[in-house]
Amino acid sequence: MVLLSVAVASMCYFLLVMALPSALTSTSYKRRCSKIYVHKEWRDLTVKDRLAYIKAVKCLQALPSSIPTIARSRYEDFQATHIDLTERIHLVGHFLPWHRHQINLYGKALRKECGYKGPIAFWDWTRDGDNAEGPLAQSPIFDDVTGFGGNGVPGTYTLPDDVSQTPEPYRYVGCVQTGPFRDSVYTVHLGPGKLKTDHCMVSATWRPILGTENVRKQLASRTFEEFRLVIDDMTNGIHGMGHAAVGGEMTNIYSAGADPLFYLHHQNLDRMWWHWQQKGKDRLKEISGPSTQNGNDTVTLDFEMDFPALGLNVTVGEVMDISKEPNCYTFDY
Ligand SMILES: *[C@@H]1O[C@H](CO)[C@@H](O)[C@H](O)[C@H]1NC(C)=O
Ligand SMILES: *[C@@H]1O[C@H](CO)[C@@H](O)[C@H](O)[C@H]1NC(C)=O
Ligand SMILES: [Cu+2]
Repeated sequence: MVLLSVAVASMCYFLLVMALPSALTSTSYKRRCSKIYVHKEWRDLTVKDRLAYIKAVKCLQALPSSIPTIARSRYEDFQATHIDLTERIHLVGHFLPWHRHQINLYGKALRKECGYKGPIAFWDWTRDGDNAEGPLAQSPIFDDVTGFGGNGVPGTYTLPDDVSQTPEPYRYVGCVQTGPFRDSVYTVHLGPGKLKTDHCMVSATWRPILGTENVRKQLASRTFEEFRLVIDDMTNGIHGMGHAAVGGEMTNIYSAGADPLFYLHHQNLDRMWWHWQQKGKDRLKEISGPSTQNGNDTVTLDFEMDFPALGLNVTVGEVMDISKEPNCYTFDY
């Protein structure tokens, strides 16, 4: 696995160095946006846009990887980069900034490489959490045609022999057997964890305990440090809960990107950070937390984040304001 990581890193840097003129550094990003994209909740997209979004994800899954020795598709470039950097981008101060930029690059790929013209989608699971009507499985996000497909079917997935990468085996209930990413049409090549195995999209839909009230409390955090720690709490935090609600590989801190819902959940998390950021006048500059897991130093706005196989380095400061380059988006609500 160490070898894999080293190979990913060196391959990516090689490709980036080859592909980009050296004068192009992150500072060349313009500050002003020529266009602001409005991200919308999945069920607020027109049916036509929902189908087009799914088609664009499938297009990314069919496009060649830029790191073919590691990943099998352009889609997997995003998952591979996340797997490779996992220990550097979680439980650190730049967790939210890093994921903000990664999912933004993913959205740009859907648009630029796969021709998607509709809004980038987020999944506001409070709309399911507040709904006492039915189980999460009835959420439009899990629709078999206009969503990401149903539950994992028990007994259809066998965990790899090396269980070191699946610390919570009971979450890997089974393969998704319906919808656009069902077992027979979608094969994942990376994961679970740092393993490289060919497998189905493993899921287990849970009823989440995430309602508006829960989110409201977490958004009431007074400092970024408080917000960062509360959202990332694996059992009660709005980050971990969204992963746990889906179950399966979505709960794997390394390989969760196997599931296209990863990007809709993280868009929502980013949206909540944005809501938090707008509630105080200095919050667009407020960042804290260690730059390495358990480290003693604090991340600053100048901290440089890397995105091997996906794009140029950007600083934390550059992604703070979503209305400026290289972000250029806002949320419908
Ligand atoms: C961080 O601080 C602790 C306690 O002061 C110390 O034991 C540790 O060596 C420090 N770690 C680093 C990486 O400097
Ligand atoms: C990009 O950021 C990484 C991680 O901070 C750093 O190691 C690397 O040197 C940076 N690359 C460039 C080209 O600045
Ligand atoms: Cu992550």
